[in-house]
Amino acid sequence: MKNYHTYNEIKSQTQAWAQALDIVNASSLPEAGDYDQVIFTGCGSTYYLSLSAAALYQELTGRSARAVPGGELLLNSQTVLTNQKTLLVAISRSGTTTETVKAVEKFKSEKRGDVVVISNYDEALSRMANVNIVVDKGQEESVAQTRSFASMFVAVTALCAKMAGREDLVEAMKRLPEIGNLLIGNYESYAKEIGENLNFDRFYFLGSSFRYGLACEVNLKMKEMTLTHSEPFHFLEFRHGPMSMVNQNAVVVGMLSDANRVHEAKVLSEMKMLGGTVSAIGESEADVCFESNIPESVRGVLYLPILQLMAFYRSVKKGLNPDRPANLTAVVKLDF
Ligand code: F1P
Repeated sequence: MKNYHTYNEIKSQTQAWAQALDIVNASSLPEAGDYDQVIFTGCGSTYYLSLSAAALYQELTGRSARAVPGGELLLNSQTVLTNQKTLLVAISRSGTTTETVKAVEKFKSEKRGDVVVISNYDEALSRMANVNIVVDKGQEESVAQTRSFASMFVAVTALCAKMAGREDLVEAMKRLPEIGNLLIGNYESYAKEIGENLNFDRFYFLGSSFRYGLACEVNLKMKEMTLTHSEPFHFLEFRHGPMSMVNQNAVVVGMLSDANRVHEAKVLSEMKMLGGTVSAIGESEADVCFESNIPESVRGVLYLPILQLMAFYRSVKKGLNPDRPANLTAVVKLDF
């Protein structure tokens, strides 16, 4: 497996988590109270990261936050921006994706507010930043984001905690790399077992609150690396139609919270009754247990490694190349 960049990038990602935390801790961040709203933006994986970030920012600061794709902020900014003082957090692995770069250029030319950039490369996007956060240990060869995404997610989680004045949460995050390494060591074989079972032909990823953006991301990994039908849903939404797809060839991954576990676990038990294979991930009493004792709001990155490995092992079992997903390039460049 070590022949694949993707495998090495997934297995080494906790080093990038640690760097992300150090860099954010050393950064002087904007004051949450200076802005009427915060917009998070990115494309593909980094839009999904923005979805998580907006939910987490609002939960921790109590202030309004929203996520939009870079292309929407660029082409339909009238549906996103108002005359309120806005902080724009632009997230991009490459720092060169056309929609994201052009959207930030437009935001700044219209003097809409300040810009924080979170990236793995110090490129065009970073040159427009009022606050520039670059996690270079998150850089990777593979097209599908794994280590990069996780490093930027740790950075944005720490940013939200710090802007909320929650130094206690930032302190608790220091144990994430150690817990992440234990998790990978304890559950890689589990990820391999499910990933290599080609009787499964459809995957559903259920996550609520800031976990919905993470569900969208791991869903994209499954699509990009394995060309399998898969979809993300908020937990309770799955009953409202999509569960019609559940049968003995389906895997339903539940990214369990502590706060709403009772409701979420009930959805999973119903899917098991329909013949689906359930894979529950959470702090305890699950198929994959973090056992972290890290506060729920800042341990979200722990959902990623095992699900990234599940997609990786399925890709290799199907005879595909996880490093080079079909039809994709590492960065989308457009003529605008
Ligand atoms: C964004 C992106 C990824 C996608 C693929 C191509 O790149 O669209 O989200 O999964 O890897 O690039 P970036 O702006 O985060 O560099």
